Amino acid sequence: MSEHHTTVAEVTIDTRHWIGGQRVASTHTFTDTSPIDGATLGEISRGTPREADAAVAAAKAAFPGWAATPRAERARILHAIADAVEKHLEELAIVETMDNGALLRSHRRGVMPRVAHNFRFFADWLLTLEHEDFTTRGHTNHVTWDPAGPCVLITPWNAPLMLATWKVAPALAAGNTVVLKPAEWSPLTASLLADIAAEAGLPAGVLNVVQGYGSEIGDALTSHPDVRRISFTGSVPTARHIAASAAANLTPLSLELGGKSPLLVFADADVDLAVDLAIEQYDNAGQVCLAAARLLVEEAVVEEFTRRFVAKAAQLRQGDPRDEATDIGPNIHPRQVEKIDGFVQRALASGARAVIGGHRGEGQHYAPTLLTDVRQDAEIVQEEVFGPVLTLQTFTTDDEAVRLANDTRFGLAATVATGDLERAGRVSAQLVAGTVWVNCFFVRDLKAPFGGSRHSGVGREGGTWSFDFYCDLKNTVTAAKGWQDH
Ligand code: TXE
Repeated sequence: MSEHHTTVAEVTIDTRHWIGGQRVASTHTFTDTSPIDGATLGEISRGTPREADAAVAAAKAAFPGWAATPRAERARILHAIADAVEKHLEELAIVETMDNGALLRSHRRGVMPRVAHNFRFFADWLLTLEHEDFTTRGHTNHVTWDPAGPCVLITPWNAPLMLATWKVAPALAAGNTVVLKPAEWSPLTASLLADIAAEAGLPAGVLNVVQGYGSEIGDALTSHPDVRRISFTGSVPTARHIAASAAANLTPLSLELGGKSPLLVFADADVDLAVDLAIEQYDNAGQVCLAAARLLVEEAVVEEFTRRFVAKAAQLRQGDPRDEATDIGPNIHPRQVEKIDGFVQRALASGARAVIGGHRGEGQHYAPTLLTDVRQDAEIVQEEVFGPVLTLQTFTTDDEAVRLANDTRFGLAATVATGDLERAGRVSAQLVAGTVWVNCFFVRDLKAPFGGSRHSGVGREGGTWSFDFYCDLKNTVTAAKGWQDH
């Protein structure tokens, strides 16, 4: 570690902000630790409103040039960023694992290739956006997707580079400039992204990265009058705060928040598939916004489902996320483990029964947990735990399943396991959710709209919907001769 650099798994990382194509240090730093063993990974620049203002100013200064860059050239640079992500894939994968504790094998084979895909997808989609033209009583209407301006993108720690780039890529493709603020528990890959983008030829100031605590740097970004869009993924309380702060300038917001999604298992489902879908919810140690943390199982199959679920869960290996054989890594931070255990212990104290787990594991691990005998209005059923903790409830009719599924303040996703596709269609139509999966989970095409209803979010991103958000649509109407006659 030198004053402004750290080395993690042999990768040297600059720990300062990236503003206007320059590395900029703050006076103070914060310590970034690894969830694997609590070791210090680096001292990271701890941003203040001064650096937030400087980053927005840099984004504002770079905006006219980037907005005027022909689409084909913007797309070429985004593909070059994707190439550079692929070139540095191994470094990104290991640094992310060290920083947030998610499995190295997932980062290598799933997540980082998708990071590259985020850039490729939005580069290609940009080139398909049509400028619509039509005629009204002889006048031409010319509808264009104009870049909006500097965008502030605030991202969480559960999938740091993945979630950052599914905002950065469409924002840049649309011709906007960006200030990215990654989460303070996982700041490292955002810093690497700045280097990668520069290496790929992205002009200075088009992408800026500021580090620090949301409570210290957030308001300066979200209440800034020069910011034209804010996209945030994170918790509901922070979203409320950001919405209030953005209200000063009526800055448009996209909010992707948490969930308490259900998995509905009907008696006619393939039980092995249903069990696999349920076990999948422990992925990333349960720190997934889409996780179906509520298992709703039809009474007639609950015994068989539970037996097979317990057998399968017993095979899960908790351990070092760098190890290929590990299925569940540590949770992100001691405070998150504390929070998870608080939810579980309160549930147990109020009558829930742990079918499996119900306690901490070693270090920052939490034992995969399934709680039953829970009431629908219990905290453990209603609130997002963001850990490897599932609840099990039963139902006897389709109506009851739908009622339980919809009875939280969230509406991010839902999964339905059934052998009857007619039932799947009927039930899906009644579910309040941005995404419904039938006999599958986590399949996501970037073309599709993504987001949540109710407290799970505001707005949709993905495909055209991303450009709807990141662009100012403009209609230019050109008068025909003699327009007064019409
Ligand atoms: O989130 P925060 P936390 C849920 C999950 C988790 C809980 C708390 O239940 O247990 O939220 O996590 C930045 N202005 N999810 O406290 O605070 C912050 O720096 C501007 C669900 O880590 O929402 C970070 O970059 N920004 C979820 C980002 O917001 C502010 C993912 C997210 O942090 C800010 C994460 C402020 N005033 C947590 N305060 C999902 N939907 O996937 C904080 N931030």
